[in-house]
Amino acid sequence: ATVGVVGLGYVGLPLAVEKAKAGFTVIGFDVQEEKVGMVNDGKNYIGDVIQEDLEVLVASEKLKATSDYTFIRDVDAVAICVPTPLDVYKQPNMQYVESSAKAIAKYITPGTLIVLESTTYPGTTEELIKPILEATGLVIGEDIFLAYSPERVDPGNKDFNTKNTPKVVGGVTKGCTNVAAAMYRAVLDGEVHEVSSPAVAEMEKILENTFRNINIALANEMAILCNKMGIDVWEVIDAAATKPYGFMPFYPGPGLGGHCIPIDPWYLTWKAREYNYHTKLIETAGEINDSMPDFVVQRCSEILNEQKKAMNGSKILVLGVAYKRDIDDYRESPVLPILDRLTKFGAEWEVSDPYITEFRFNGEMVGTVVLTEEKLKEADLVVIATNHSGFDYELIKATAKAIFDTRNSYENANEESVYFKL
Ligand code: SAJ
Repeated sequence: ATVGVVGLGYVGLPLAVEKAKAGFTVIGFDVQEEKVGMVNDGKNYIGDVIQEDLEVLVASEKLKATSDYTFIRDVDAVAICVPTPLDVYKQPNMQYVESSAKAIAKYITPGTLIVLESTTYPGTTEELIKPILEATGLVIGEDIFLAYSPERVDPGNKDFNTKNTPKVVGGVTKGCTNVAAAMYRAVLDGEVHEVSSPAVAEMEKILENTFRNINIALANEMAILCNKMGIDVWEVIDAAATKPYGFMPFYPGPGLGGHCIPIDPWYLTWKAREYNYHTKLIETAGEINDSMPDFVVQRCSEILNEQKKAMNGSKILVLGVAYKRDIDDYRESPVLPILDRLTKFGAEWEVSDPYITEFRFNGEMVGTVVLTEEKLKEADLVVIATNHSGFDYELIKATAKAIFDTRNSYENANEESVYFKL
């Protein structure tokens, strides 16, 4: 059978590879010619995909990419894995989902299964996708099949990947659920958990990520309060984590990054307004998480002040711009607002990140620097923003004049003359 994957990003490309490895002939669709070209050249660009797998699958013609949607005619099933970002007013931007659905509807043939995987507000599949597909005259549940199945990808996770992570599936009809579940069971090893509607599947994904968002906000609020009270929040969390039931540790940080956790809860907030409901907890958590860059810069100012240095004119070396450790992605990284505030205070900053050679900051590309003893010596303050495992933490502690560690990189080390932490 031939299956399609629309959107060849950190969700779509691993899924396309798994489907090809399971024996399907896979056509990957992407509007970015650059991605299409790299896939067809067997050049991997997603950390969680194994380069070797991609080469072999492309060479054996089990996997190919295209930007020509007429190939939808050839597929028996297609998964939509396109971005669902927010706009500046934290409003859902559904343009990629909508344009993909319309492109699929144009060339779809009877018998085809369509599954939306992008994280979105509950109701998207029934209210947005279904009418676009029904406009073709094909009947959902008879001629074609429509379901929602949220992606669960934890970039960089060595234990859980596309193949072994349990999958939730909700079809517009029972028949749609069965067809979708059968397709995933043919590809994945993990449990395929069937639910009664797309809305249940859409809502459970939002619950997963909102759960993380608000618990990280709680950890951040504890960090702010513990700092005021002179209590080590990291020690507190580790002690709480000794509770073997009913507790799960989350840790404070410089803010909330990535294209999921800071974004997804706002899809629910937006939809809830339609029902005249105000998601107070989500909004409060968002305010706390969004306040962390300010808190970090305020702490930097305090630490410099103790050395009788003004922020203005101080040299600050920021370690890490990726939104979490050991990945090369800086989307929504909280380091960007931190750098923005440091700039406003007149600090001279540089960033060192082994995974990122340059990043877009205030509309221009900024290069990162290699972490050297000289760079550490030059700096009035070193901020550990992302605790990449590749940093030389002993060198940092032995050399830096002052360190502000936002990630507990030294495992509950006590604060001392040069070392401060969130
Ligand atoms: N963070 C904290 N404290 C924590 C955990 C995370 O400050 O205790 C921060 C991280 O530094 C990062 C952000 O939150 O900036 C998001 O971290 P994350 O661990 O949720 O990583 P993501 O967004 O790359 O992947 C998540 C998945 N991760 C985990 O479940 C561990 C999962 O939430 C989703 O499957 C996935 O997003 C998605 O695509 O929805």
